[in-house]
Amino acid sequence: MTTPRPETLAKLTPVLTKRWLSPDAWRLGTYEKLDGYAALRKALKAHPDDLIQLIKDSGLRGRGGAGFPTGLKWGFIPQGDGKPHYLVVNADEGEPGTCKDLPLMTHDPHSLVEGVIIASYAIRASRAYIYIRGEAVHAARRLRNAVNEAKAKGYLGQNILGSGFDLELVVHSGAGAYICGEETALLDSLEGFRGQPRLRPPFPATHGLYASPTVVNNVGTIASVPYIVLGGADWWKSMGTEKSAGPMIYSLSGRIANPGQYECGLGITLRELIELAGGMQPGHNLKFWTPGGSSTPLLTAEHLDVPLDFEGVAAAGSILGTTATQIFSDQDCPVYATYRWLEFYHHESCGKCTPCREGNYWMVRVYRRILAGQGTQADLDTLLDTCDNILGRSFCGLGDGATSPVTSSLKYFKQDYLDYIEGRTAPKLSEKTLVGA
Ligand code: L3W
Ligand code: SF4
Repeated sequence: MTTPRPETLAKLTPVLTKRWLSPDAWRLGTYEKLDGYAALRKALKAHPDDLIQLIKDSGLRGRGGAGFPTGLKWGFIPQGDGKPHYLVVNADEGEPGTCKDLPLMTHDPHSLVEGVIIASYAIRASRAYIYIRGEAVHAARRLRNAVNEAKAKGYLGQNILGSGFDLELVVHSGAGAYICGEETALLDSLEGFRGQPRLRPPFPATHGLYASPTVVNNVGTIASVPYIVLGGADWWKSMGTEKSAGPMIYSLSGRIANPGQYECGLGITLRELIELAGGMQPGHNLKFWTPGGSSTPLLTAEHLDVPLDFEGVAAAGSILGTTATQIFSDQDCPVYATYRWLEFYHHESCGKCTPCREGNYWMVRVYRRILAGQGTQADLDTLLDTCDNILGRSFCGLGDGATSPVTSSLKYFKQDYLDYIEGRTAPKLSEKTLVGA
């Protein structure tokens, strides 16, 4: 394990993660001692429109993968329309490799609760939901406890802190379907239907939960709000880059010495993140990695100095996504890794549209053939052709995302595929896998 240099260590900017290591950080008493609910007191004295303007000025962009400007989204909510407004927090973190929202909700649930109250006040919502992934039982317990503590202290419920603002907050556990992290499938699920994406437009901002104006934001987005209210837009913009402002929680996994969450200004590079994480595991050299989960095209050792912000990663031909950097070495096989991701997409495809439902099914069969030593060169064309028919033709982002590891691994590691096809690499799967595939 290597020790990071002081100049690299200085790139750590603990903002959302700053309380995580405090004893009992998840309890209200600890949270209050560490500035907790000070932002709420300040926000309730401001006009809701001024809060929306503050978030616009801060340049905060969605932390769930798309990077959509948060203040702009809040500003889409029609005012004076007589309809109820809703805030829904997307806590259905399920993108392979992504692990930033669950630790946040486990270690510091009140920061999310406080962000929900401030955001709801800004968009004039009197009911909010946190839709949390079903498997995250421990995080859901912590959140429910935080909601109860906040209610008992007058931060939630009727006439919050004497401001006249009312808010009810419900923590809703999903049933473990990846597709329910897609915002419209999430809303269907919350309404009690089977979670499948809806056609957009109309967007949730005008036709969301129960067909009413709804803001759907990621956990990290909403948990950022109290810090911006307290620190101001300029302070927030002093971290990150001009177009990708603020700190970001990068979750590092794979062949590195110290996997975990590292919060740094947007624009840090993978080279620096690996240094912060103590270097690669002994005997491993970087071969490929995902900048933001498996739905984002793979990058390679050539991309160690790409700035990990929305623009930098896009310029390198990938997507920043959820900043889940999964790190693979020369001892890992990109063909096998892609196959495992595809099995995931195949399993999680909701089946609503043909390109994704059928395309992923067929691609899994082709990968099994290749990995069982029975592939042909024509299979590689079949894979690319199938991706062509999924990308841009699927009903939601799951289909598009599934093509990312396929096309990028073929772009950078075609030789690894040919090594299976031409018999230089021993089969990884037995022929039995092909039966009924
Ligand atoms: C009103 C308009 N609202 C866009 C809103 C829209 C949404 C947000 C971003 O997918 C990506 C996906 C995954 N009027 C609007 C408007 N909006 N135009 O802005 O929309 P969009 O379509 O750009 O993205 P999305 O549907 O939010 C998110 C990628 O992130 N991803 C994430 C995977 C998984 C997780 C997880 O496990 N939690 O996030 C990884 O790369 O593939 O491309 O709110 O309504 N004119
Ligand atoms: Fe369902 Fe896949 Fe189509 Fe999305 S792309 S609607 S997950 S079948």
